[in-house]
Amino acid sequence: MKIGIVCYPTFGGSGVVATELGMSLAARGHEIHFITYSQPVRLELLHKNIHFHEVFVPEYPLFHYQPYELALSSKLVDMVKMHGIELLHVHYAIPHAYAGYMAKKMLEEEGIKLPMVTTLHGTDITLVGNHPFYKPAVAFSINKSDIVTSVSESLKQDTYTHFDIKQEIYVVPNFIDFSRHEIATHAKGRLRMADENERIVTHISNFRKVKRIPDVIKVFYRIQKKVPSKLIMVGEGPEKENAEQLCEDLGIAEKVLFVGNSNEVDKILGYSDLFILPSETESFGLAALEAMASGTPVISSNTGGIPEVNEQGFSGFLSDVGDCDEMASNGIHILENDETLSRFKEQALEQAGKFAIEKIVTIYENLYQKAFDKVCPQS
Ligand code: GMT
Repeated sequence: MKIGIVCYPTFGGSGVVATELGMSLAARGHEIHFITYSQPVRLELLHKNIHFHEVFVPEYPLFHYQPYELALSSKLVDMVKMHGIELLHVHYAIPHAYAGYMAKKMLEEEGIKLPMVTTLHGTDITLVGNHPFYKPAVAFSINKSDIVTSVSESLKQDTYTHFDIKQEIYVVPNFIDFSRHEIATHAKGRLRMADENERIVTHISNFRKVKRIPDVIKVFYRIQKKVPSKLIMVGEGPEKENAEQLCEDLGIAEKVLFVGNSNEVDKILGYSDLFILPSETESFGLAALEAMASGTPVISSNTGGIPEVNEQGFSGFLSDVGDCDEMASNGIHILENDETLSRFKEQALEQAGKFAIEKIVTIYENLYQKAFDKVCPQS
């Protein structure tokens, strides 16, 4: 099938999921067209079935806000006509489902039918999309999609709670492509990050408020008092500066490494002994799954879709949002003893195995067929 994928090209989970899915579909023989404003960060373009089309928004002084949705929907129309794209898969409702629907209607005028699958990722529903300024447009574009998927059962329920949705929502969890996921454990690289006797604790996110970055630091502060360790903070975002200050204030600045956005996430996770994800809300928690896929146990909050990913007492532990004491004592329990740590590492890897990409891509392929049959029943 010729599939157009629309996503955010940045380090966020929705873009990563869309990119990895596209690459896997291409490996299965589908022709994949990524349509977005810059090349997705994890996209490996060197494949005959992978194409990237940049959406360019010309700056025009009359516009206070440059109209990305307009440029995207026009680009979608052009690309569908030029490449014979048969189906659109949009990741993140705002504004992708909205622009996708406009493209669909424009193409309809020319006798071209374009099925559209929309995947909801979380913040498009629970945070941004729920704002009264966006809500009617988000509900409209979800209801107008031919197939709607969400990345967890929890997000599906949130969507029904927050919006008036008449559509069936299919839960298709996020996944790990183990063939691409490098498990790096060699001691040499590890020693560049920490001393031999130290454990490595990691956090990866976009450092927004919802990630509760101060909790990461507070949990680590308690852990390092009991277990010699270093904290590696991966990512960039608005809370980073405060986090650096908090480390100074707590006197642990030399034990915390802020490494910014990284293309070596697999390596960092491979060296890690513990991953901390204390988020306020999280539809899935892809970063936690990626950690587990590297054999890194997870200390997380028990919010949203995280309990569908991190299994209590097996791949790690879950606590109420903000319960830094419990998170720290669970972390210490895992890290204190070599045997416990290696048991949790094995279990984390085993848990991640439940999310292997192969099964999930097949689910998406079946849903594409369903959308196609719905929109083009006679072909
Ligand atoms: O977490 C973020 O702030 C980024 C956001 C995104 O759209 O990339 O992540 C959301 O989608 C990810 C991929 O499906 C999920 O793993 C994250 O849990 C979800 N974030 C939230 O719900 C806060």
